[in-house]
Amino acid sequence: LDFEEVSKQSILHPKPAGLVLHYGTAGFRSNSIHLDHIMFRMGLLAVLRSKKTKSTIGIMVTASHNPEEDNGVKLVDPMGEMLAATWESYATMLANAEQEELISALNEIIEKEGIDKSPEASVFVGKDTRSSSASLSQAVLDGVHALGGHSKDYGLVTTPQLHYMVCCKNTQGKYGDATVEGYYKKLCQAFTQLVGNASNRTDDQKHLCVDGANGIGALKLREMISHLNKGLQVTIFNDGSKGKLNHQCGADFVKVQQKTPTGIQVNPGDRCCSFDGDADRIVYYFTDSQQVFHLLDGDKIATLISTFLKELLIQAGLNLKIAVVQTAYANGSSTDYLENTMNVTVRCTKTGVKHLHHAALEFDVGVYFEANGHGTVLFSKAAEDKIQQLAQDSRIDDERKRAALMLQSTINVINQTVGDALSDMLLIEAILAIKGMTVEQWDRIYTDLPNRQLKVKVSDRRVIDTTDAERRAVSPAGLQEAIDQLVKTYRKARSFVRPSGTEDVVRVYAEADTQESADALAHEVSLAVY
Ligand code: NG1
Ligand code: ZN
Repeated sequence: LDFEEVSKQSILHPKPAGLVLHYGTAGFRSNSIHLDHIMFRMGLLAVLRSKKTKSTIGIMVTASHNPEEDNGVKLVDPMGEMLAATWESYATMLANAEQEELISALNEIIEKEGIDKSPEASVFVGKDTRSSSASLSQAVLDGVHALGGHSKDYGLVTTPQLHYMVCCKNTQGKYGDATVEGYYKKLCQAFTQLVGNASNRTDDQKHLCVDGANGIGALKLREMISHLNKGLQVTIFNDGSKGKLNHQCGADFVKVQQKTPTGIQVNPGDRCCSFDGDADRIVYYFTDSQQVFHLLDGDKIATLISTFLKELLIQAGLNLKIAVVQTAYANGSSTDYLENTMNVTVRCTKTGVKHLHHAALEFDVGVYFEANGHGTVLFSKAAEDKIQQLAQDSRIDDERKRAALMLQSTINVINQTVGDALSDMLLIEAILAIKGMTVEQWDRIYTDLPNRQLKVKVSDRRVIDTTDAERRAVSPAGLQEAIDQLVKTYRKARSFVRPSGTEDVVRVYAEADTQESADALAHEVSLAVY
């Protein structure tokens, strides 16, 4: 390892003295002007991680749903999963080392991890459409090369596409081809097979309005559509040609504001969905004939997908354990429906995809979704093998065969590495088509409890500590008691607070029997946070 080269190069990517940033829920995120040195150093770290795992590592330059001025970076581990937690603290240490401490910080990681310096390092890099992404991803590449690593620059890709590439590469192509083309082929072929099970779809049923958040998702959706042979008819709004990334649009805006994004012209009943800025989240919605907005968020998506999978498993006669993983933000009605009507196991984890992903791995079929629309389905190796075997079994009857083949296509349409707006969209569209279900019918599966999310700015959000999957505050003293008292004064109410891992705010969530009550409770709880 050529530390002299690293020292020389790092001067070109200087760290503003005194600046401290943390590897949070989704990597580093901040105004893009603070990130050049972070990018260079994450390039260095990825080389070490690659040597340690003897695998290809991914680096994605994006700040997802944050404003265009922000940017961020996250590392992708060998199977396409989020960076291992122990390495998050190395990332933070390396990011915050002053210029003259950089080499000793690298040495510390090498020693602690017992890294063998000889294996070749390989790093895949991707970026979103932010104006700062081009130079920041160049800084990543500079870091990779300074430490002698090999790189492959995928350029503009969605976050889930980069995760997919890393997984394909490290499984020697078993998961698919590590190319954008390979990604489209795999997903689109599976989609086409799935909708082959839907009878007589009309053009109306094939039509979907997509809000691309003025980001990478719009670009990649357009590419993907050409592989679908008109199996889906998409009108793309907010495709980046006019508006600003995530501004008054995108999945986060629609979920939090509970309204239609700007820049989209739709008629009552039209099926719509929104991606976020790096296309790893999706939410659906429609406006009814009374002009009332209806949101189908991650919870409704998880319900639709798990219902579909449970029915297929029964039809296939497969005894596999299915579970749904949620966070504290899941609407109470969804949890109630899943547990008491559908009788599936429900788990609640802390916020952040890595926690949900981890919990979902414990089941044969683990469906995980954050309420904000980030989620996917994980199939255990044993479950995949059983489904594969059954799909090839010539002795079973037609109904079982059909179910097994549909499960097989479902596995292929899903991006199991991480939540993926494009992949989730194809799966949802296929399920609605197969079930002959309208968006209104899907919405009526259960009725959301009215809810409200607020942000509170405090001087130090880290004084709030939580337990029980973030549903209860253990500090500061008295806060939880105050929340409990407030909740008691409303019907069907629930509320909790937690420090955000991506913004300098405390998040407040409340739900209750009416919107007025949910709003009032959220407001009262936010006053208790000050
Ligand atoms: P924070 O800022 O920690 O609440 C937000 C989302 C997470 C996750 C991350 C990463 C909410 C309430 N929180 O985290 O679910 O998606 O961003 O993007 O939506
Ligand atoms: Zn995102």
